[in-house]
Amino acid sequence: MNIEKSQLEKHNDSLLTRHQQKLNNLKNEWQGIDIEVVIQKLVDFQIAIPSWALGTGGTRFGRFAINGGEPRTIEEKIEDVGLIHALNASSGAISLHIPWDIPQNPEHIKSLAASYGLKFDAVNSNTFQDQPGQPVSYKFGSLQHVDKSVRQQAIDHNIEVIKQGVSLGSDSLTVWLADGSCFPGQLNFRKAFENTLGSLKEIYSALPTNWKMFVEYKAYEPNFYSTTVGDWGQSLLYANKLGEKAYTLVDLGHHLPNANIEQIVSLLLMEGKLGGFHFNDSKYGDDDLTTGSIKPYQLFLIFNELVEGMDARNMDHATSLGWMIDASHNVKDPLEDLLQSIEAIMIAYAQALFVDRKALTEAQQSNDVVLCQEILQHTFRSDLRALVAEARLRVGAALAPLNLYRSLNCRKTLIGERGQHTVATGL
Ligand code: PSV
Ligand code: MN
Repeated sequence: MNIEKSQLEKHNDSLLTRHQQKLNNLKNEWQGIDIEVVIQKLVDFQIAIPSWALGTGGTRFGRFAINGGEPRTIEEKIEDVGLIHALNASSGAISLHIPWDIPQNPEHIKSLAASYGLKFDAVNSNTFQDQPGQPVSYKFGSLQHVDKSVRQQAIDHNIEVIKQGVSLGSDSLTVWLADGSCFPGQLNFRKAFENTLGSLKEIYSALPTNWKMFVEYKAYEPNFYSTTVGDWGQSLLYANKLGEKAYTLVDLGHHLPNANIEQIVSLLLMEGKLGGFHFNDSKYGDDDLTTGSIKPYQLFLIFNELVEGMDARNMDHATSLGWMIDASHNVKDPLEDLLQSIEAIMIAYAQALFVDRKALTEAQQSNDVVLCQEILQHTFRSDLRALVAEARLRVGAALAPLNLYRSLNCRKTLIGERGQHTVATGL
């Protein structure tokens, strides 16, 4: 379904007076800040939507495709991201997972995406599931496997994914491996690392010059004793050994409980090795919940380090890193969930841009611990939603995307177009 310009305008007109009041209050309160600069940064900041988050997610206990109208094809997935992007103007890219998505006709797919203002973000390989008819199994790993023929199959798949990405205009490959072990003694850790590195080297050498490779780490699941790319240290080891096109990718749900993710982010940026980001939220493990739904202060602290670290290296906030959501679950309309995640990300980013860096540095230098906390929490506790809404308004998107999605009955329309019992590919 498409949203008409007139529907957006009608919606925005109905909210405009109240919005302007809030924005003026904000401008009065924050006179020392160049609001226009912040708004432009918010306009520029785009977060890619993963193709596998557009259908209802499942757990290992089941999947309840309650919403209906799920996208059945890549075309329909692109349509859904186009819908989100029309509402919030912050979701200008889609990330494909191959072979959950198989772009048969890249030119057609590319021009369809372009018609919605979308680009192709990182392409993702999948060597964590066996595909029908594949010669050898990934039961005991893929790039780490003791058998060269299994490693070769996984290498070939990754190279094929790069080729698909090239045809779509993507410029990065995300490699996430389920490789690891479930029981002590099952693996020789060093050999598993060396095999994985050797395989990654072959994939790396197939990268086009302008491409990046993101090595995503995860502490556990589906392996529960060891994971061969288990934490940021291991990912960084691979990235450093591979070369300048290889980076670490941080997925917020992939740490052991209470990990200090903001510190990890800061040090990876310092090393010039932070490449990409998967946003989600969690209470316990890789829960893949809506970004900002559980730990919004942590999200803000992460953005605080991202902004500080990127500025220290003169990096462009919008383009230097790959920003993506990686969440999917059972109980919400996936499109509403994605709108909520994007809103939370934009708010945290705006708050980080508002931090008084000079005052914070001075307070840090004089060990004024109380003041450091006050400075951070002053912006975290400030309501900057009107600013995020203003950024959307400036580029013709909706002041309140979720409200408009609901008032236009978007899900009902999608069910009408696609049917009640459609199921998207993915987990
Ligand atoms: C693994 O848990 C992961 O975070 C990787 O990014 C995968 O590509 C994705 O989830 C699959 O859902
Ligand atoms: Mn991920």
